[in-house]
Amino acid sequence: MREIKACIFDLDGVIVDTARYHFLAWQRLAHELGFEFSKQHNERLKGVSRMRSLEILLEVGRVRLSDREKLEAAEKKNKWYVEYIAQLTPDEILAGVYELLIELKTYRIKRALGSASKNAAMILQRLELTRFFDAVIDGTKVSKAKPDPEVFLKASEELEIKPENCLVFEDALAGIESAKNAGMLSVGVGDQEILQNADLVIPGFEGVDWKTLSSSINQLILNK
Ligand code: B16
Ligand code: MG
Repeated sequence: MREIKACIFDLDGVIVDTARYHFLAWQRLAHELGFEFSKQHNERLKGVSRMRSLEILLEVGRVRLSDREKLEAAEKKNKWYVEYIAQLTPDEILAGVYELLIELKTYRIKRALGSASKNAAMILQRLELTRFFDAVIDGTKVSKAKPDPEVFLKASEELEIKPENCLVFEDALAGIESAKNAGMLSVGVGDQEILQNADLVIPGFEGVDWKTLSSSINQLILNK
């Protein structure tokens, strides 16, 4: 029977809410360029790469920049973002995540990170979570953005666990698609209505234990 031997975690929105720091930095850039950028606009940037995020932001402000100016703007935003996340502490790990990571380790289920962020290694370090991950695949290691399966396939390769034995935790629609494209099962973390393509949806990790979660997954496998 298909068995889950590894879990792959997205970062922003699954392990930590860095979206609010991305928002502060993007908003600062928008103000410099002379327009407003709202929290609602920021929703469109979740799970999206840095350069694609910039393009969406410029679309919102109806601002045109040359390629060189775009690179400078993205660099500036990232400098501010890095200043914010340098202040992260383990207190900001989302509820229930730490406990689940410990449990997975006890059950010898491998753990990988699969994130679009180029700052993932630093974030894990600030959260003191680096030691929990057997592989870290982030924006510095992939060239194709989610929904392309590259990020999760690379994680499965590095872990030496077949895609069919991997389970992905994701908060973004594109991430769920990416898991599907990789041939992996997925758990959506967040809103059931938005993440309806996931194999299973949980509102968050609070109170989630591996025994219960894996038996729901096994049930899904049996019914497939
Ligand atoms: P960086 P995830 C994503 O993280 C964020 O959700 C997205 O808003 C951000 O633009 C992207 O990482 C790139 O981040 O600018 O730090 O390289 O959800 O894939 O963990
Ligand atoms: Mg995310």
